[in-house]
Amino acid sequence: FTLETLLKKAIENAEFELHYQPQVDISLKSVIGAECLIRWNNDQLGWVSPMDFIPLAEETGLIHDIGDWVLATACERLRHWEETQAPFNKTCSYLAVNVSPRQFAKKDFAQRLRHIILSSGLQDLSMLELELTEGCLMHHSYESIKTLAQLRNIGVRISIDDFGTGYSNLSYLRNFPLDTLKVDQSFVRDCIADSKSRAIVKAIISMADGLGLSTIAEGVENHEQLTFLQNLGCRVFQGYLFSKPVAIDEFEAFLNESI
Ligand code: G
Ligand code: G
Ligand code: MN
Ligand code: NA
Repeated sequence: FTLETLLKKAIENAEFELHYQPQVDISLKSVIGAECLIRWNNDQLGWVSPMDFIPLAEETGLIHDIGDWVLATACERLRHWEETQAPFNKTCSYLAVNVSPRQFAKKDFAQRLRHIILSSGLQDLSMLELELTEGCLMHHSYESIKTLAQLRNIGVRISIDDFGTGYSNLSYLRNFPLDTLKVDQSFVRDCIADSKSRAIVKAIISMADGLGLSTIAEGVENHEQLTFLQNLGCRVFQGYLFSKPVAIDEFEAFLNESI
């Protein structure tokens, strides 16, 4: 079997799982949401990293079905929270899902999303956040502007993932309605040792502030980084310092612990 044949069967064989990485608001000392990250467990291959199969899924077009599965799974979980008044720490109010540029560029992306949300029964659509990359918004085409407007109409939140590492120019920040910039983890990793990374992080946070966008710092691994970023005005953090991505039970248990 090639990787592609195995990947094709992974959805019907229920081989995918979502893991959840908490996003922590440091002033509330509380988890306010989580990023969903896909995991693939195959009988023959064992655990396969998304770094190894997402690019293949993009090349082969399987990303559309896989992406729908991820969105549906996140919406079902949110609907469950809505129904049961969970999660139990009161501040946790959204899940963020990664959307690949191939998915975003498909003409019926917003339509598919609408359908998935309707099927899930989810009512409060601001509980769902889409993480787009700069690659999604690179071309400023009529189609991408239209898709973004449709997403806005649906009412989901939109963040830009890996901000500062893409190929786009910045003018989309003026034209597109967004909520959050996620400072790429490479800048966070180097912000203590490298003055240039420090300068970039400062610029991103101050620009987001001026644009009325919130920031999330990703890949925070130690208190030095946390303190530095906090002093720049960043409030929301994601990284191994708090938790790695974990299975749903572990995530919901984490919500009840204090930070
Ligand atoms: O957890 P990490 O190894 O989880 O993820 C590796 C890469 O795979 C990251 O760039 C991440 O954005 C990407 N990734 C993880 N889950 C998904 C997903 O559901 N969809 C897409 N398109 N990318 C994902
Ligand atoms: O591209 P994206 O930002 O979606 O990818 C998130 C990736 O970063 C996932 O692979 C996730 O497991 C990983 N990650 C999350 N927190 C940390 C961290 O603190 N340090 C490192 N090195 N990786 C992290
Ligand atoms: Mn992401
Ligand atoms: Na990122």
